[in-house]
Amino acid sequence: MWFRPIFQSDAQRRDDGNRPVSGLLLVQHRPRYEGLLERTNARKGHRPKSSLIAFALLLISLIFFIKFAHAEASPATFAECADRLLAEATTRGVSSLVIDSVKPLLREDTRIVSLDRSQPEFMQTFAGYFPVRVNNQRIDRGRELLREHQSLLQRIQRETGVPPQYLLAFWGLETDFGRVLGSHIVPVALANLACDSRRADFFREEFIKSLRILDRGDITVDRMLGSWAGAMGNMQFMPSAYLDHATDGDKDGKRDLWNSTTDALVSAGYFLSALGWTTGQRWGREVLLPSNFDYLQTDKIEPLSAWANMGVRDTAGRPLKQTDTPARIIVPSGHQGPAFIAYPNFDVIMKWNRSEYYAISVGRLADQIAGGGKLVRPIPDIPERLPLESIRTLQENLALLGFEVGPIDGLAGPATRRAIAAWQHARGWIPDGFTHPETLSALGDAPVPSSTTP
Ligand SMILES: [Ca+2]
Repeated sequence: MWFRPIFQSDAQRRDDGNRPVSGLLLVQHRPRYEGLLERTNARKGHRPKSSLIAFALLLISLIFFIKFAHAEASPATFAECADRLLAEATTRGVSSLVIDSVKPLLREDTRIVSLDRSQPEFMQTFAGYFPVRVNNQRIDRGRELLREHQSLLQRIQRETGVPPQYLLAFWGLETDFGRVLGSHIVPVALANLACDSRRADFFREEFIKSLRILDRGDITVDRMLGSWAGAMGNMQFMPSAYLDHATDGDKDGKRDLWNSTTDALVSAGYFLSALGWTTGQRWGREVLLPSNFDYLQTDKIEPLSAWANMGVRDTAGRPLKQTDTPARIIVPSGHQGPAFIAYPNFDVIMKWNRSEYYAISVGRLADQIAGGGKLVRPIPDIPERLPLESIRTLQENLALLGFEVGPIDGLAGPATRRAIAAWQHARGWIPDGFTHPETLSALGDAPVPSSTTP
């Protein structure tokens, strides 16, 4: 919580700055306020009847207003909403047997909605994200499981084109190889989210789909456990992904992604295949960039040969292949950290989970499970978390200076990265678009005067 004191002192400074204005407003209002008090005192004891009636009417309308506003503000109760969800499920063909088994379990759980609504205070950096997910313990366990499930994994590769190490990497990242499956009853979690206004439509569909899964007899509701957001089983499939891609790999008649490792791994293979996995291609790899590399080119998709011609090499120092594979360069910790080249399968991983950090972690964990070594360029010693308030200030400042930052949301997404890179470039800094400490102290601490526009 190291950012709190800084944030509070900033807010304090703003309050101090406003004080003369507030004081001025108070001075302007005081005579009128005092005048009203004087008049009321003067008329005490002989208030005209009409003003008494007016007062009573005002009071009554105020009470009605409060009551009405309250009724307007409070949505239907959870029980009413749950009944509506079940009625819709019945209309859409879910059996009464499943409805009856789910209905007594549907209770309001305010923790679930507050988890969905809780706003993060920090943005995790790659330095904070990566080592927690790709570490020796996970690599070792992955290698053990690679040996243990060798023939199954080879069979899945033949059927779906997805190599063993990737299936294990997803499994490792999603549930630590089945160790943490989640403890929420999925239809209950989804009903709570569907009865909240934030993403009601999405979660209503997932709720009804979770009941369809129950209707197929793959699992009973008490064993249908998952995350608070409704992701289920070893591979954390949402019900929609389950209905479309879950596969009965062990041919026991049930598609059980919770208890059958075979079903879980086979299903992940078919899911990745459906997302567009390119057989015979890697996710990408760590690369070495030449010292004169133009960082404004990152995020552009170019043939591998174009990157090779710009001097990008593999970690052994060899030039990249002269092929037309589309690829882009990613530097998640800036120019001082490791650089990666990402191929089309990287985007397939991002269809599973829209996060570059996640996709790099899946790729790297897969490589190391398959025997690859550590990163050649280590992640620099930079903060593991950044306060969202700083990023927001940085975005506001970039917008003030005329750079296109996209939405001012405290999250340094691609548009913000490009804006940072353009700002860095205008200052003669290496334009890697990264929130370096120097960049943050120049843009993220306080509003900048717009006269410093480059
Ligand atoms: Ca099965």
